[in-house]
Amino acid sequence: MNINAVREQFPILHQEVNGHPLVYLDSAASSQKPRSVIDAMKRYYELDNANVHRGVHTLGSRATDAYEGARAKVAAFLNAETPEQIIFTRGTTTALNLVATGYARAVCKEGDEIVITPMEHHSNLIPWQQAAKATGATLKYIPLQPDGTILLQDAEEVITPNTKVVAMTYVSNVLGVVNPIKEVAEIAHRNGAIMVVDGAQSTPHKKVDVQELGADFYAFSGHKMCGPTGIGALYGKKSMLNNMEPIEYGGEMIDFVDLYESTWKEIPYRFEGGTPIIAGAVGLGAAIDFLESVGMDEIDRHERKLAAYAYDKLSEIDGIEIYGPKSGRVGLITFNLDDVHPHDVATVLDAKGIAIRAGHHCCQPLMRWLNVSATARASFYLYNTEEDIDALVRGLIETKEFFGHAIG
Ligand code: 7TS
Repeated sequence: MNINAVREQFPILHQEVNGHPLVYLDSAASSQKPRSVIDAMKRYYELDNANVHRGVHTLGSRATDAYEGARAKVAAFLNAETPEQIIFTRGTTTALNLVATGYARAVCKEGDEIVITPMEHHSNLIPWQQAAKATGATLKYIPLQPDGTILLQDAEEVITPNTKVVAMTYVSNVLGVVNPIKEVAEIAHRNGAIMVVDGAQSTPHKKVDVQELGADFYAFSGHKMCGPTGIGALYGKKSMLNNMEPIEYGGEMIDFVDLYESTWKEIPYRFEGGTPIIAGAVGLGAAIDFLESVGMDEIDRHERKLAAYAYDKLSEIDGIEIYGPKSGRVGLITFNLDDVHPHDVATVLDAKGIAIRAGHHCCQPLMRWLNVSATARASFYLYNTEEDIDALVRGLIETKEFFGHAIG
C-alpha cells in the first residue's frame, strides 16, 4: 500500500488546524472521504438525480440503476448470498433497531433470553433492553475478562436453549478487541438462537464474509468506511428477513393498499419505506470501490501495524493507562493519562491540530466496568502514518507538562 498515494486522495487531510498540519485520529467516530466518493455523489446530483423505482423516464432509471447497483456492491463486499438481502438504512443504529423491533419483538416471549456483552455500543444494547422489556424476555450478559476479551466457555454457559437472540459487536469501539463471532454464532445456532452482529467497527477495517461468520443479521454504517453519513445497511439471511416485520410504513414498501388492509412488497423493499437514501447509496458504492482498490487485507495489515506501533510508543509514557488487550487489537487505542480529564487531553491536542475523541464513546456500561467515567481514544485508518502517532505521543507528553506532571 502506497500511503502517500492513499493520503493524496483525501482532500480534507491536507490542511492546517490551529496552525498545525491536521492529524486525524478519530476515524472510529467517522472516517474521512476520498475524492472518488465526493465526486460520485456530485456526479449523481449533477447528472442522474431522480426518484427511484417509479419513473419511466431516463433519469429515473439511471437513479434506480445507481441505487440498485450500490446494493449489489454491498452484497458482494459482505459476500451476501443475494443483493435482496441488503436493506439500506441510515446506519448501524437504525439497522440494529430494525432487528430488535421487527424481528426480536415478534419472536421473543416471557422466559426467552437475549444475550449480549457489556462491551456493546449503546446502539447494540438499548434496542435489546427495550425488546426485553416489551416481550418479558431476560437480557443476559457474557462477562468480560480483565483484559476486555470474552471466553467461549462463558458464552457456552450464558447461551441456553431458551436464548432466542445473541447480539455482539465484531470489533469493540473502545477496547479494540475482535470478538470470536464465528464460534459464538456456532454456540447460538446449536441452542436455536440467531446471531446478530454489530459490524460498525469491523466492516471498514477487515474483510468480512457474513456467510463464513454465520451471521443471521449484520449491521454497518457507511460513514465509518469512507462513505457519506446517513447510509448504512442491514444484511439478513433470507429466512430471517422474510420473518421480520417492517417498522416503517408508507410509500415504496407496499404492494396493495386498501382502506383497512395493506400488503407489503417483497424483501428488501418492504423495509425501505419512503424515498430512499439514493445519493448516500451511490456514495457508499463508491466507498466500497475505493476500499477494494486498496485491498481490505492491505488496510487490515496497515492498521494492525499502526496499532502495535502506537501501543508500544504510548506505553512508554509515564502515567498512561491503556485499556483492552495488548495483542490482537485493531487500529484504535483507548487510554487515560494520569488524572488529566480526557476532555482536557483532547482539547490540548486539538490546539496542536490533533483530533482524538474523549468521552464515554456511547459505552457507559463498559466505562463503569473499566471504573472510569470517560477515556481518550485515538483511532486509525488507512490514511494514518507512524508520523501521526509520533505527533500524538509528543502531544501527550506536552499535555502532561501543561498539567504540571512529571514526564516519564
Ligand atoms: N456500534 C459500534 C461498535 C460503534 O462503534 C458505533 C458508532 C455504532 C454501533 C453506531 O453507529 P452509527 O453510525 O449508527 O452511529 N461508534 C462511534 C464511536 O465510537 N464514536 O462515535 C461513534
